[in-house]
Amino acid sequence: THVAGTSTFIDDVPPRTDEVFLDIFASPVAHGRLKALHLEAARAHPGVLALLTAADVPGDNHFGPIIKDEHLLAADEVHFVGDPIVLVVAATRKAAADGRALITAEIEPLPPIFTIDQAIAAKSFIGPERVIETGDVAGALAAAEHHLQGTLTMGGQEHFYLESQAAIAYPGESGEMQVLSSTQHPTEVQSVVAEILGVPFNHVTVTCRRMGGGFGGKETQAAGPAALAALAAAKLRRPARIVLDRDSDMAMTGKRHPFKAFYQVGFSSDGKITALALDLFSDGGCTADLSPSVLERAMLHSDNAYFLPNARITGRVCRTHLPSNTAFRGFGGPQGVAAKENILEEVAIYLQRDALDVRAANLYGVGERDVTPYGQRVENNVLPPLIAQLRQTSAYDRRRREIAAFNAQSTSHLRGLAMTPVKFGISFTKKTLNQANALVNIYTDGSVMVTTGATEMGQGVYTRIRQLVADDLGVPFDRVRIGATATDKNHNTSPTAASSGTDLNGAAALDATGRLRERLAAFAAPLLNTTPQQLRFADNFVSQRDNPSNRIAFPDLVCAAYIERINLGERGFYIIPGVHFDRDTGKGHPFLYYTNGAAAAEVLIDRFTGELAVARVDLLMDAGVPINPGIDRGQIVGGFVQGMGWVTTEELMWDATGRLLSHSPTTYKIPNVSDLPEIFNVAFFENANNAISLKRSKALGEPPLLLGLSVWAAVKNALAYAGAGRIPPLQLPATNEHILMTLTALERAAAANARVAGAAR
Ligand code: MTE
Ligand code: QUE
Ligand code: MOS
Repeated sequence: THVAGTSTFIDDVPPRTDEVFLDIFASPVAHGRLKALHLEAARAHPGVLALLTAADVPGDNHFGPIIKDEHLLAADEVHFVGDPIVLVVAATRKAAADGRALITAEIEPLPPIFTIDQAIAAKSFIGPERVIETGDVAGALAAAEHHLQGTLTMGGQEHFYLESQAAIAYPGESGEMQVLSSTQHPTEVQSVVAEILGVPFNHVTVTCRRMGGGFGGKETQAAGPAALAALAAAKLRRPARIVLDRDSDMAMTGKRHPFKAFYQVGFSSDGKITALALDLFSDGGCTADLSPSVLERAMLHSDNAYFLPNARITGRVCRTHLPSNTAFRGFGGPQGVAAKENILEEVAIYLQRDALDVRAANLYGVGERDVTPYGQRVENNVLPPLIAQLRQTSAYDRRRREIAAFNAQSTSHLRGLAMTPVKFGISFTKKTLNQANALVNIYTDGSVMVTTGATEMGQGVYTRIRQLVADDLGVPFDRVRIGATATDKNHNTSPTAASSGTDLNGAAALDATGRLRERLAAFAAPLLNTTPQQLRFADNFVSQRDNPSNRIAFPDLVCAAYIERINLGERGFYIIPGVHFDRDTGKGHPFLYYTNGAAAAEVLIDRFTGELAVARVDLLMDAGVPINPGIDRGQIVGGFVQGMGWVTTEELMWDATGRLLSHSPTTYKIPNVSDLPEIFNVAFFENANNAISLKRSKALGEPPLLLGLSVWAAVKNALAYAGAGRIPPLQLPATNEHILMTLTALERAAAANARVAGAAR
């Protein structure tokens, strides 16, 4: 439907004749106290139907997934430029926008905080410091042969989903509210809408047919716009639509968390890390949102794929006066891994050794050196053979020699090469969320309708679940349909997140089809003069295994079963078994399994301009046994490129007042087709050993994004050739501008050294 152009998104739903449009008057001040609002001009504007403020919220104006510290509409304090204050309700989009432009507010400014450094200095934090610790770090640091210390700053990232945040609310009878929302988390939208309206959850139904992309940005932050639409719909008793324009969406919604990492590392001459002290600070923005969970996942991934005998990892969320940062593909994992991969790159430069040798020396072992700092044993570890294979197929060692020779003679360009692995933990670290339910209905013509809590955002979860159900019932793929995700069909759902959409909801659907098959087999066995155990569901028939011509067509069986009053619907339920994590001790078994992969990236840098080109990428992914290799490939390529964007060209810029400058496609640079690696080899690592997961498949919605870090590591490697042993102080993202500045700093330092050496002679 995407390719044919027949997929419908929120704003493709034709407006009802009585529908109203919404716009938001938002704070122009990052931090301040609301003193007065001037609404008269807007109220008098033709087409403006209502101006709603916090005082108009019938229920609780506050919400939030972990801490209820967000307001729907600001009542006294404003917390960022873009904080909603007045909801403008109008007969047309234009009248809403014109009305908004006529509103003014008097806001007494309060001192704002815009950076992690400022927040640390002001002790402006959200939640407590978190610690994960193993071994004796102080002792191991003191005893280490070599030491390095440093800091790495990492920028945020705009989600840039193609469909912006959008919702339509339809008021129903007796206080009911129907909401269409572009959301990864219909249940979250349902509960926020209900609490804003002050009605029980069962009065609110939220439906999501699909999203034009989510990437984590619609996990919690679809709730605000949906609640605004519901508020207007409840007040005016008319359907209400809100669709953020691109610039407003970019300016008002949260992004990937910027991080700052402080580290001290001890290591031996053979490159083995013996001690790591790592302090992670994230920029949570103005409210908690999912920041504590994002920080936790960052901490749980700061080992990446490497054994740490002694480690102390601390984490803290900083509160700033910027939009509240939120989930973004990887959910903190990329920041934790970036901190670790940067350290490995630096250890290699310090020891003048190849970084891949240093990485290989530190990998988790098989049967030894295999326990993470949080106490989970790394089982089925495929990384040592996977990396060895990629080292061969990417011709890493030959290209390393070529690059060294090239860099020794070229005065115009630098080349760099790096291979980074990923080991991404699959499961929500919040145990409760590791559950799902499904509803499977078989109609009398033998066609099947399935709904689950999974939302489709382009990642292919509907297709995968369709395949699983079709295969399990032995019916053709096109006999199965997935219904729009809705809270009245599937209740108390988890967000489609943590890459576990198929793992959870696919398993719940199979729980239901398993029971349907059992019931149908029991009914069919006497008809076919055999036993239920002898029956096989395949090719739209139910047949006897050792006598396949003894069979009945699935639609005929279903029809006969209906006549005999056999129940042809089932609910399924699934929980991920065995996962737990104790936040206070920092220990547990938070992940069912790990998804692994590695990428080798080669980059070319223009020494005069800093311009970066990615010459070649070889990527090898352990997807277990893919449910749909085509979809998996799409996720791998898309995730990698999105990760590459984060570490190279995507840079968020705010002015001194906290206003986002990079608020449009012209000022914020995501990768496009011409930025793809010139050579891009993507392969699957054959691995059927993941017996614990759904059909031996592995979740891979997020993990490939972390492989984009290979491009960043390759830039650091390239710059190291220009640094004559110095460690390039490369931050993330490595934009062309930043690469040029780093290169210039290295060249100046080298020149100064040469002068000193010359003077000494
Ligand atoms: N792929 C597309 N095309 N669009 C998206 O929005 N979101 C990613 C990933 N792949 C996303 C995507 C994120 S953040 C997650 S958590 C997973 O898809 C969620 O889906 P899954 O659990 O079904 O893989
Ligand atoms: C990975 C994730 C999520 C997560 C933990 C992960 C996620 C998410 C939450 C979460 C945590 C606490 C809550 C809540 C949600 O945790 O997406 O409602 O109260 O939403 O390891 O992707
Ligand atoms: Mo994905 S960040 O877990 O929505």
